[in-house]
Amino acid sequence: MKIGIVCYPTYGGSGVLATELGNALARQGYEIHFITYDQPTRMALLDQNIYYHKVDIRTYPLFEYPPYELALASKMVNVSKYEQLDLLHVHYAIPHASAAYMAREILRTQGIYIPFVTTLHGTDITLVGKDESYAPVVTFSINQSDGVTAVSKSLRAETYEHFQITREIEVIPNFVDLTRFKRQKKEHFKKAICPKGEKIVVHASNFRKVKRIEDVIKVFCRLRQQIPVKMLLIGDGPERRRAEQLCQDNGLMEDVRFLGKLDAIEEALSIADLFLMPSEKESFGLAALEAMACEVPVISSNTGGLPELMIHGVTGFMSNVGDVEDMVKNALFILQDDKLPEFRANALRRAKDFDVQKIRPLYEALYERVLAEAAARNLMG
Ligand code: GMT
Repeated sequence: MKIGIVCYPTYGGSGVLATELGNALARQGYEIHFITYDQPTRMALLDQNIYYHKVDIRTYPLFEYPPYELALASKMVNVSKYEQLDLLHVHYAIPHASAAYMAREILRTQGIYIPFVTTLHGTDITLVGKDESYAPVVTFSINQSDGVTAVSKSLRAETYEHFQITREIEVIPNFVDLTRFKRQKKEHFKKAICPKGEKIVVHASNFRKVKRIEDVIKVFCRLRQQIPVKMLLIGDGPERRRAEQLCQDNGLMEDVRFLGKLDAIEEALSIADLFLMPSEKESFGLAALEAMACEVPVISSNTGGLPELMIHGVTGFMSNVGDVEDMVKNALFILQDDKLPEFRANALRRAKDFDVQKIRPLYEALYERVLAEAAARNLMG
């Protein structure tokens, strides 16, 4: 089967998930065509089944905003025809689902039917999509998709609550590749960061407001008053500068490292003792799952889909959004030497429920179903 995958190629969770799905499908023999404005960061460059098609965005003095959606739809039309794709899978509704709708309808006028599956990831529904400047188009393109998935029950419920959805949404959770995300021996690295055997807490995100980086720093600041501890901050984004400023203002820089965007994030996770995810909203929490796969327990908020991943008191703890005191109390509990090994083992055990080998087949079954339905409706020509 030949599949076109459309996603944001940056370090955000939706792009990471889409790329890992493409990689996993390619390993199964699917031919995968990524259609994006830049090379997806985790794309398996040298896999013989993986192809990359760059969306060309032309500027023109008249355009204050270059029409990306049109360039994307045109690219989808061209790639679908030239490569004879069977199906398009778009990740993050805005603007990928409406571009896919446009591409499908253009191709339909040429006697070709390429169904498209839309995966809803989070803020495309919970934050941006709900906004009235996008909601009518988001609603329409979800309803027009040939298949729709959401990454958690919570996200599915929010989608039904906020949009006039007339079709079924299937929940397919995030997954992790356990052959890559596993605890590695990194004694040298650990010694370099923690010469006196300090504990290490980690946060990884794209540093947007919704991640509540301020809470990450507050938790760390209080922990540091009570135990020897260091913090690694992975990723980059609009809040990174402010986070740095906060660390400076609180005299924390000696014990904090901003690592920026990391390709081998599993190496940093391998020396971590605790992962912090105090997000305002989190439809699943892929970064927490990847940490758990590396045997790192998690302190998180109890928002969105996190309760579908976390087991409170077992894989870590969840607190109300903004309840820094509770997060500190729970973190101190986990970081005790006699407690940590059990939390580590539990985190890994839970991560195994989301092994890519278990979740990938759910997407494959959906593709088969979507293609069979289109064929049954005589749409395929
Ligand atoms: O919705 C977003 O913020 C975008 C997306 C991203 O690209 O960062 O993240 C979401 O998708 C991930 C993969 O499905 C989920 O694990 C994240 O929880 C989710 N982020 C939010 O809901 C904030």
